[in-house]
Amino acid sequence: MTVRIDRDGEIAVVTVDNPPVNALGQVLRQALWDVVGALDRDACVRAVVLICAGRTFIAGADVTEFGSPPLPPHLPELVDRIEAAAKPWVAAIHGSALGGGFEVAMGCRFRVALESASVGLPEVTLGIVPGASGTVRTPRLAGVEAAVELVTSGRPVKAGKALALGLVDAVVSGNLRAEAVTFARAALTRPLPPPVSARPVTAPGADWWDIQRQAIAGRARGELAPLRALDCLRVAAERPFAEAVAHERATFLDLRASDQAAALRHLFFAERAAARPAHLAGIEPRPLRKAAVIGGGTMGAGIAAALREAGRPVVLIERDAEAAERGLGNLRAIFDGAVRRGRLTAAQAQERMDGVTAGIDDSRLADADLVIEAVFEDLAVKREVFARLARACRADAILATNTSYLDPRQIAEGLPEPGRFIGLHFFSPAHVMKLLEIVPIPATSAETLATGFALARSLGKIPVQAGICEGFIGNRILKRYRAEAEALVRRGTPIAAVDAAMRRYGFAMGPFEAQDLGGLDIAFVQREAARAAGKDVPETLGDILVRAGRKGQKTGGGWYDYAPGDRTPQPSEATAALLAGRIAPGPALTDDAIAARLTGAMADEGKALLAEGIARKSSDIDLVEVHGYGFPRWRGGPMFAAG
Ligand code: 3H9
Repeated sequence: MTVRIDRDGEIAVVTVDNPPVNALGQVLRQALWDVVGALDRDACVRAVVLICAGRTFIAGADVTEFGSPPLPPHLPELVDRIEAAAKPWVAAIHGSALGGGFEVAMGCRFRVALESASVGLPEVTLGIVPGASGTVRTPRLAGVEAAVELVTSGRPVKAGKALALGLVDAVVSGNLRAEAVTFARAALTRPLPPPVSARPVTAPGADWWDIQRQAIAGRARGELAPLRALDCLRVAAERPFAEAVAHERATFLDLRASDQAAALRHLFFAERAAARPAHLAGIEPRPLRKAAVIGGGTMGAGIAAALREAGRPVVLIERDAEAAERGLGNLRAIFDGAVRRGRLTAAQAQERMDGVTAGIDDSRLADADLVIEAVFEDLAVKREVFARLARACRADAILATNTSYLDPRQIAEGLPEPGRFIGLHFFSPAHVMKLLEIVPIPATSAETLATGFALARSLGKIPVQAGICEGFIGNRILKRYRAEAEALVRRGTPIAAVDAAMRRYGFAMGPFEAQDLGGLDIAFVQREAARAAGKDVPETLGDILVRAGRKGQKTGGGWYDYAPGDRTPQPSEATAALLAGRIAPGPALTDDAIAARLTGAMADEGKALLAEGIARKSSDIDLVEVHGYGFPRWRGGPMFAAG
């Protein structure tokens, strides 16, 4: 049953029950359509409370329907019908009222929200604009400024803020249904406010819109929906309601059929599928209460911060007291940064720090359920760490390495109970980056693997399982991408032209700028180690630069030159001179051709990873690139983009 009606005296309570998230599929739209008519005809009913069963209020349109033509009743008409109902409707919101869910709530005469609830219009994150009057009713409810922020960012707001903005009428705690019924009863004693569609809206001047457009275009980097949403909001502020709704609907239908929306839907479902892989269905993860991190450098501190964010007490182990202090300092710097950016209060930052103990004494590891090693990338050093962990930890504690390039099988060699060993490859900064590559060794138990995924979920990360090869999924593709970029330069494409083309494609930075920022020496050291171990690693252009002392921004130059204190890349004569002998003139390439070459190379490497069984699914590769390497989200990832 998708919708049921029961009564509390003269108040009808309509409960939507459409698991998992009460999405507005055709069946639910039809059921609500019929309910409005039935309650209008029922003389005993004076007001209606609309509430949802399960974990959330209506979370939006049913995204699975977006691949096919829309079926009636259409949502805009349903929202109008609720607004025009003979009795006032009160939306009772718990969980999230998102997209079409919030549009339905705006069709109601009142909105009451639990204090833990949020409301929002996340459509732009799916490459579309709200399609059932979200851009038209929101400015009438909360003003143009709030509407522009809500719609063009796609970020939901918590109930308290929603109340302050006028998006909801009351915030309650305790029993939502009872509170909403009480609210409805009280509302009947007063004159009703006008329906949202009939409320006035104050339109800002042209200059204001220009400023918004510039700011949004700067952030969007080729993404269409936020700017199209801004256009809708402007029409909504300047034109009559019906005209604005028609404009919004046309924009919605246009974008719904776009490549960008298809790409973003692909990621929407890939992200959700990644968290709960089918091959681990039914395998219970181990409970992880207490965690430890070995190594308090940038990576270790970032991992510890992520664990603290998820509420776990953390033990940080370093090799001496001074390093332990430095580790704590790194952690404090992370939380202080969060306070500066307004993400945490000073008290919350202190609470995060209070949950960390740092030291050198392995006996602190005795009750840890999970230990993550994040020490220097050196096989001997890591092996020694795991030998210590084998002595200090419980036999059932999960032991993880954060290696990015070493072979985890070699790290685990000789470890007793190797079923508990796993690779957990975080990306720097580990408390920010969403990607977690999960790398089991042949001995890793299914339970340990499932626990890795459960950990990722609890940290809000996107987990992707990777097999063992040099660089796993992400760094192996990165290597191929860089090699292809160098190949273009060798054939005469200017370094700056490659970077500009990739920025135009949607990356924040091109491959050479990114190397200058991160340091060319990191990959150089790995290549040198492989050469020392007898592997045949051809010389790269990057090697020539590093040997000449050009390691990137930190040395004042790499692929580019940098003026002191300025991060703007300047074409470098020194680089040109160093590489001159390796560059042959070639055909001039367009931006599109450059991007096609580089993203095509990524997709080819992805196909090889699939063929070798290193990656399990093509969508996993897309997730790795989008969440770990800055691939533009609205392109869907290299595999999706390659078709
Ligand atoms: C829209 O509304 C357009 C309108 O303006 C105009 C229309 C005309 N549809 O995220 P979870 C599935 S656009 C279909 O893990 P949580 C999801 O795939 C829409 N399915 O749960 C997963 O399935 P499975 C605007 C959906 O508790 C399951 O539900 N709305 C939808 O962590 C659980 O999902 C949004 O963009 C959907 N809309 O978080 C809201 N949503 O179990 C998107 C979820 O098979 N949803 N599923 O893997 C969310 O943000 C989160 O699901 C929510 C709950 C916060 C609600």
